[in-house]
Amino acid sequence: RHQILSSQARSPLLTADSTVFQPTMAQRNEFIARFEDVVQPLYQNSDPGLSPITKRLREILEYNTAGGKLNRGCAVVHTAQLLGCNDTFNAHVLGWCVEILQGFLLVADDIMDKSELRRGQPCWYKKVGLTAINDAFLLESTVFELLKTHLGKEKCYLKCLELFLDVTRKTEFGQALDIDVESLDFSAYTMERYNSIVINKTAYYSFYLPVALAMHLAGRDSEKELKIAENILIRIGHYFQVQDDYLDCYGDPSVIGKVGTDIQEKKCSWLFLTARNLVSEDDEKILFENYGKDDMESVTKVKDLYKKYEVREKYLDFSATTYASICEDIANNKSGLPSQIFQDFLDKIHKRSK
Ligand code: GPP
Ligand code: MG
Ligand code: MG
Ligand code: MG
Repeated sequence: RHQILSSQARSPLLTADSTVFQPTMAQRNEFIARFEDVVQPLYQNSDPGLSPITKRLREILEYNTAGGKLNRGCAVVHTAQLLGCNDTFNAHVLGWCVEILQGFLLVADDIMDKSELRRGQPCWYKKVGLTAINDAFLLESTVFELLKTHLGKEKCYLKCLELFLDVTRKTEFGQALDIDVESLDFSAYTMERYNSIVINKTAYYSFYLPVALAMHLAGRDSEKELKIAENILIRIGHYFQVQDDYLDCYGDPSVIGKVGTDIQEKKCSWLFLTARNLVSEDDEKILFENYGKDDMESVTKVKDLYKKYEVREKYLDFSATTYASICEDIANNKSGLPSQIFQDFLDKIHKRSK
């Protein structure tokens, strides 16, 4: 496992436009090295009747936490360090809790999105069928089990617990909006709806959660500082999901490790909204007729319209403007929190190709 993760984790450095910076590699290797110590207590089950499932839990955990970028988990550790926190082990526990939460969400998301591939390997439900639904629940409850086992007696325990519960609920609400497509006509697809979807389904758990956990662990968690962090991180998370929508159509599956389904699944995607705002009346008809159909001919027609209306170029403009604007927000941050927390997170995702 260690070897697989290490070699995959190295690959971002090979992409020409990646801005991944050096110290992250050391942090990432250390993060991976702590996995066993963090999850070990899960396998010491006192009820022998449950031992077959305890064994299986290891497989579920390993399959669904491997091969990812580990940005979220490493961000907990990195932020805790920047805030002067000495509790390195619990920073790693919280980091792995975020990665396991992500595993839970991805197992469930791939079922709902009818995806084939995740992190370069078949989606978990493609391997085990509908058992994957219960496995997703097991991953979710594992987060709370680890939290109690390792941090149950810590001062920050209740705050971390409430944060995980609150952020998970937000993610589920965002996902509910994201998958509610069948009954909708395209007039319901607005930028306001898009913003609600992506802030809830992605930004909170991917960006606010890791930093807020580190702030709680470090005891640097005044209401005011949390709010300032939330505002900046939600902006970064929104930008990240626009990138995800772009990669769904234009990413290289051998690099992103997944195959896009947004067009077939009729997703309220940034690319669709951008195209819809530009097309002529005739082309709007073609777009509406073909968007949300699960056949390659329809998908190609939609992609041809994206090309005709230069949606890729619009994304590149959006990306440059958004990056500059978030950098300005970060530079103006008056929270007393080191700006590096936010800048490092932003630079890790800017111009990403995976
Ligand atoms: C990413 O959306 C959002 C999630 C993974 C949250 C899922 C939430 C649940 C409550 C299950 P996406 O479908 O665009 O991600 P990807 O492109 O990686 O499939
Ligand atoms: Mg989805
Ligand atoms: Mg998906
Ligand atoms: Mg996506």
